[in-house]
Amino acid sequence: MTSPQRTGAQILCEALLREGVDVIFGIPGGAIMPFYHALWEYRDRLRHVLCRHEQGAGHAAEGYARASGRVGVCVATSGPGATNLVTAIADAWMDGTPMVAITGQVSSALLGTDAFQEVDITGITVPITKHNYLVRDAATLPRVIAEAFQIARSGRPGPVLVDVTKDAQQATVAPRWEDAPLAATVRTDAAAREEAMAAAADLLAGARRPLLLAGGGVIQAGASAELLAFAEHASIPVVTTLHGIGVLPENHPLALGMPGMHGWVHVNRAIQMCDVLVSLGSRFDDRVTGKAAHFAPRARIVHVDVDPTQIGKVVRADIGIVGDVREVLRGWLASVPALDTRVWRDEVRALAAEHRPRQVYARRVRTAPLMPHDVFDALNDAFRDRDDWRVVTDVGQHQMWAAQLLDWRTPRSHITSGGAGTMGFALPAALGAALAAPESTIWVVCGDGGFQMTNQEMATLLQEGVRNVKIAVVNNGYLGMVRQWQELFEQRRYSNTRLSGPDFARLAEAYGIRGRTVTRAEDAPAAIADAWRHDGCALVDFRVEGEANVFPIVPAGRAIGEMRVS
Ligand SMILES: Cc1ncc(C[n+]2csc(CCOP(=O)(O)OP(=O)(O)O)c2C)c(N)n1
Repeated sequence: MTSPQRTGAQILCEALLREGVDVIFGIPGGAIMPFYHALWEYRDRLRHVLCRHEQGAGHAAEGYARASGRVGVCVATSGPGATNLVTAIADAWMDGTPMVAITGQVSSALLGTDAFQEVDITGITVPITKHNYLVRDAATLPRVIAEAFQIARSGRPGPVLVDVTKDAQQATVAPRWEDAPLAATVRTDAAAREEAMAAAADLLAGARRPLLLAGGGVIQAGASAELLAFAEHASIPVVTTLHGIGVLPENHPLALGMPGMHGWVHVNRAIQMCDVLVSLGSRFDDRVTGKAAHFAPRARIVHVDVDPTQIGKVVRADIGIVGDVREVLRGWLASVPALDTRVWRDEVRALAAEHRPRQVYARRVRTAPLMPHDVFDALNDAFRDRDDWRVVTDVGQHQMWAAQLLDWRTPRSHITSGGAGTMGFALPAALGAALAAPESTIWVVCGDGGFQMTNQEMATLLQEGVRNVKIAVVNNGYLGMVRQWQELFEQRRYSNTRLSGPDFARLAEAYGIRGRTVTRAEDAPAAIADAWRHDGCALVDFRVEGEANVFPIVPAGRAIGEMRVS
C-alpha cells in the first residue's frame, strides 16, 4: 500500500505510533531538528519528555521499559547528543532492557568529513547494541523501525540504535508500510529443548537438595506465576538475584533471598550445598557467583535462557535449555513429580536461623546516629499495607541495603542498574517508571554521590507535571561503597571518597520539589509519610552515619562461601 508523500521525519513519527509508542524521552539539536519539527504535528499522540541531559533521557527510557515491559524510546541529536546516550545504551545492554534509541546524523554528503557534530555513533555502539542502523534513505524507515522494535523486544531484550541522517529526515517519499515487519528470529530447536527438559526433569526427580536460581529473565518473560506454581508443586526453595527480586514475595516459605557478594549467608551456603541448581533467566554475574570455579561445587547445573549465547558462558552447564522460561516451567509443572524436600528445607531453615539475615544490622549502641537500616525499616513500615509502590535504586551501598532489607513482593517493583552498575541511573529511570506506572508511587533510593550525577532531572519532573516520584537520599557524605572497600581492604585509605554536596532539601525546593532533612531515626517514619501524602514530588535527605557498612560481603574474587559478616 502506498501512502501519501511524507517526509522521513513524519514517517519516523508514524512508525513509532504504529509500534504503540506513546512517550519518548530526548533533547533536540541540529541533526535531529527535522524530526522535532514533525513531532509538533503528532504532539497529541506522541508525548515527548524534554530531559535535561541525554543520559537522563536514556535512563528514563530504561525506567519506562523496566516498569512496563514495553520498549523504551529515547532521542538525541548527533555528536555529543548521541554520545551522551551511550551510558544508558550500555546499561540497557547489560540488563537486557528493551530500548530503541533514535539519533540524528549529519547529512549523507557530509558523512566522514568531520562535519560539525559528526560522530560515528553506529561504530561506537556496535558492542552495546543488539543491532544498529545508519539510515540514509527515508524509504527504508518503515522497515527499519519495525525491525528495530522487533529486535529490541525479542529473545533476550536489549537496545537497538537507529541513526538517521538529516537529509533522510527531510526527504519526501511515499512510505510503503507493508514492507515492514520481519518474522521473529528466535531460533530454537524444539526437539533438542524437549530432550533437555526431560533430562532436567529426571535430574530434579532424583535430587535431594534442589535449588532454583531466578534472575531478571523470569520477570521479563512474565513467568513469575509459573515460577511460584512450579516451586510450590515441586517444593524447591528459590534464590533470587538482584534482578530477580520481586519474582515472588520475600515472605513466601520457599523464598530464600539474595545470593552473592552481598547475599545472605544462608543463601550462599545453600548454593554451596545444593545438588541440583536450576538457573532461570540469570546470567551468573560475578557478583552472584564469586569465584565461578567454586560456585555450587556439588551441584549438577541446569541452565535455562532464551539467549543461547548465555548458556554455559560463565558457569558450566550440565544441561542447557534454550527457550522461554515460562514455557519451560509450564512443561516441568506437568513432568516433574512433587518432591519430598523436607529434610533439605529444614537444613536451609536451620542455616537461616543460625545466620539471621538482618542481625548484622542490629543496633549495637543505643545512642547511635541515624543508621541506613533505620531508613529502610521506615520505608518497609510505610510499604507494608500498600501495593502501589515501586522502588528505583541507584548504585552503591544503598542499592545493596535496599535489595537486602526491603520487603519486596511483586515483579517490576524493583528497578536498578545491575549489570553496568551505573551511578546516576535512579532519578531519571524513576521519571520513566513514573510515566509508565502512573498508578504507583515511585520511590528513588539513591546515594549522595549518584544523586549528584543526574539530579538536574528534578527539573524534568516538574516541567512534565510528574507528581508520583519521591526521593530518599541515603546521604553518608561518602562515595560509600568505594569507601567501604577502602576501609575493609585498603587500610582505611579514604582516597577521594569523602564527598560534599549542597543542602539537598533546599536544592529540591529550588526545583519546586518538597524537601526535608532527617537526622534522627525517630523522625524517619513521619518524613516518609509526609512525602507520600504530599501531592507532588518530594525529597527526603537522610543524613545517615557516614561509615556504616554493607554486610555480609564476599571479598572480590573469592568463593561465595568466604563471607565476612562484620
Ligand atoms: C558512573 C559510575 N561511576 C563510578 C562508579 C563506581 N562506584 C560504584 S559505587 C560508588 C559509590 C556510590 O556512592 P553514593 O552514590 O554516595 O552511594 P553509597 O554507596 O554511599 O550508598 C562508586 C563511585 C559507578 N558505579 N558508576
